[in-house]
Amino acid sequence: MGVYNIQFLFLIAFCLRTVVGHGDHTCGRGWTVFNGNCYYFSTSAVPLKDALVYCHGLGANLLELQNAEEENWIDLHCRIRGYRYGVWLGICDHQLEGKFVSISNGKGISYSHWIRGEPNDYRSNEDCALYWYTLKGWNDTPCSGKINYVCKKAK
Ligand code: 2F8
Ligand code: CA
Repeated sequence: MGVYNIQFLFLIAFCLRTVVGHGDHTCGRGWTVFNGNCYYFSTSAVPLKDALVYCHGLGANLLELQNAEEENWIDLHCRIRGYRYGVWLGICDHQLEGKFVSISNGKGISYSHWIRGEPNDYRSNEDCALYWYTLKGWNDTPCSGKINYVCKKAK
């Protein structure tokens, strides 16, 4: 087989990989890599509990945003994927109203980006939180709402 044929085969393989979305070898099929972590983007909007169960089943946690860079990258994906509201955040204030902690480890959070006036526990029924795509920040919201989600695991 000539050198041009081999180059052509590599080109076809590369195109197929791009179109099919093979993902990163370390993370597995369907995952996207960013800054050393693996992200799985949902194709449906579900209540928080369902998102937690799904991510756990993948051996991952529900997204807990760590910094502005990660938040901006997630915002880009919300746009590309057409997420209506945004994505769930893996934090809640079930235990103490107004004190949001990580769902995965129960600890306080070191990064937050609440929209002005949030969290407000609107109608005393908002113990969960989402990254609100239209307002580009965080809002507390009822856990029963149907929101897209992102699972995250270390690479
Ligand atoms: O005005 C802020 C307020 O907007 C909505 O309530 C009217 C949000 N509701 C939901 O997300 C379901 C509140 O969380 C938000 O504080
Ligand atoms: Ca709110």
